[in-house]
Amino acid sequence: MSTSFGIAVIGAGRMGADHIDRIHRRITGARVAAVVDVDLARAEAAVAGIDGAIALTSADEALDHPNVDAVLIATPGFLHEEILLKAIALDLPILCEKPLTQDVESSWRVVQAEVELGHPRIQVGFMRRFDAQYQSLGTLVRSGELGELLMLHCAHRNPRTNAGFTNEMIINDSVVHEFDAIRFLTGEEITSVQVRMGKATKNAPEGQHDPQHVLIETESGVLADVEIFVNAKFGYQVTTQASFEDGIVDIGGDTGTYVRSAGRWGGAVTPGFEERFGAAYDVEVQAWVDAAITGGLGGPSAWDGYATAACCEAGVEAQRTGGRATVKLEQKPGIYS
Ligand code: ISE
Repeated sequence: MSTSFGIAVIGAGRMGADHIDRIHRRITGARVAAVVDVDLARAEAAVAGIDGAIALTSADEALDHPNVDAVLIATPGFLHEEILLKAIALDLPILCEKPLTQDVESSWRVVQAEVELGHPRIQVGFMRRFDAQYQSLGTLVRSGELGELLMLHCAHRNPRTNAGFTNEMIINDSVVHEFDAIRFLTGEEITSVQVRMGKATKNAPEGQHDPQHVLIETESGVLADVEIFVNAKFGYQVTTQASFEDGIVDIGGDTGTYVRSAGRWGGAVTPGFEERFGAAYDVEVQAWVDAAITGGLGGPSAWDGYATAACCEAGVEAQRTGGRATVKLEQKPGIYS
C-alpha cells in the first residue's frame, strides 16, 4: 500500500460502491481501510481485492479503528446524523453524501457540533461544484464579463424512480442539488421557493406527482426555475441556461460522439448520474482527500448542507401549500467564513 491515509466508507450501496471503486482505483494519497454495511456480505464483496481493507457492520467500530483516518458517509440520509456526530467527536475528516441530514433541525445540530469542535470537518457531497461546466459558469458569473447574472433556467431529468420515491424526496433528494448549485453559482443564499404541479406523467409511481416546476429566488433577486422530472424515461440530463445582462450561457448539453449513419444522425443519451458526474466525483473526492490530509476542507461545508436543508424545508412546505415559502436561516457561524 502506497499510503497510510485510511478511509472508512460507511454504506456499500450504489453510491458507496462507486466511491469505494473510485478511492481504490483513481484517488491518490488515500486508500480504503474499511467498508461498513448492515449487510456484511455486501461489505465483504466491496472490500474483495482491496489489500488491507476490512468489512464491518458497525460504523462505531470503523470510526474507532486505528487504521481509519477519515470517513466517507454514503448511507441513506436518515442515518447520517448519528455517524456525523460520532465522527465530529473524534475530530475525523468527513465526506458526507448529500443530503447532510434529512431535516433542518438535525442539520443545525450537526453545524453546532462542529462549532463546538472549533473548526469545520465535514465536506458535503455536492459534486456539481466540481463539474467542469458548473465551474466555468461560476467563474463567468464572478468575473462580471457578461454583466450581472439575472436568471437561471434549470432542467433536472432522471430516467425513473422506484416505488416509494415520494414528492418530498423529489425535493430532498433531487432538487437539493439545484439549491446548492444555485447558491454556488450566485454566491448568494436562497430566500424563497415555490412549487407548481402541472400536468403529470402516467409513468410516475403511485402517489408521486411528476414533473414539478420549482421557482427559486436569491438574495439579490436572481430568479431560477427548475423543471424536475424524475421519470423522464429517455435517460439522465442536467442542464442550466444562464441569462446575463450581456449574454446567454448554456451548460450540460449532450456530449460525446456524434454519428451520422444509415440516414440518421445523433449520439448516445447519458444513462445516469454516475456517467454524467463521474469526473466531477473524482475531482470532489481527490479535493477532499488532499485537504483532509492537511486538516482542511476541499469543498462545500456543513453550512452548505444546513442552508440547503432549509431550502428543502421551504420546498416541501411550498409543495403542500402551493404558495411561496420563505427560507429561514440562522446566523452563519464564524467558522464557515
Ligand atoms: C440522486 O440521489 C442524485 O444525487 C442524483 O444526482 C439526482 O439526479 C437524483 O435525482 C437523486 O435521486
